[in-house]
Amino acid sequence: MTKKLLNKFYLSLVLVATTNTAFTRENWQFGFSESVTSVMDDVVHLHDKIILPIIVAISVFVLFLLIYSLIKFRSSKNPIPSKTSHNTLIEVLWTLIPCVILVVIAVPSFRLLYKQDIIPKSDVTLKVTGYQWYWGYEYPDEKISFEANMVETKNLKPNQPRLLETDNYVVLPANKVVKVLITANDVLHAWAMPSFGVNREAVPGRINETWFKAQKEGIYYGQCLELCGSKHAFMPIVVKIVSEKEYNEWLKVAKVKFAKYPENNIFADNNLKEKTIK
Ligand SMILES: [Cu+2]
Repeated sequence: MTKKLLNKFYLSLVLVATTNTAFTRENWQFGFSESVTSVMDDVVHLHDKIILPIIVAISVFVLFLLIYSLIKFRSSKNPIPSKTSHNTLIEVLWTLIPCVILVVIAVPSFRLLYKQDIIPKSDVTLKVTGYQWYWGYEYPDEKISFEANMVETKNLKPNQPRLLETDNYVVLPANKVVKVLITANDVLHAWAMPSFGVNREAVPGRINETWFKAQKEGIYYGQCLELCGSKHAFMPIVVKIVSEKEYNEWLKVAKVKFAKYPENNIFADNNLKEKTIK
């Protein structure tokens, strides 16, 4: 048993070493995916340094009270139970202390919420549309649009994660503010990228906004985070963060390669549409 566990541990170490540019979930992983944005840094800090210690302290305190009262007030020691039903001091305390705890959590929590909500001046805009069951992507300023479908397990290449790989990647530059416009074409979906600290509902008939600024190049994986039907688990997201130079090179290729879906590109001007259809 121990040997098996150790083998799994070594295997996961090897996996970490061989897939160092792909940020996906690992076997036996604890905690969040590696953070590459300042928003996700704050999410991790709020969870690990503020909420988790409070949860542990409350759980330990309640467990201590339970065990203490079970032992101290057991029937063999207290044959006649106390009939105390009110204690003003304790009642004030058990109302006030939880209020203080909630305020302590609320302050950094609201700060983070506004940080996610207020979009800084953006360098690149990406429009994301959720479909049953794949994602559509548009770069409105570049007049590019394409779709990303999951790669079936039997078609995976070595080192590609199962159920997370897509045929087309979203390619974006590192250290640039990316504004993401999110909508859906049929039912509710949600575009979620754990390493970026991004999770936004994709609502038909409505455009939600969010942003991220990835600080590290690499391939990042995400998934649809809203139960959207029978293939909800099979519409992953892959974002490849590259240098600005590589991004510009990709744009040149993408403008040719992905101009074949002009009917999906609501931003494409009509002249361009006609040209590409002919
Ligand atoms: Cu979905």
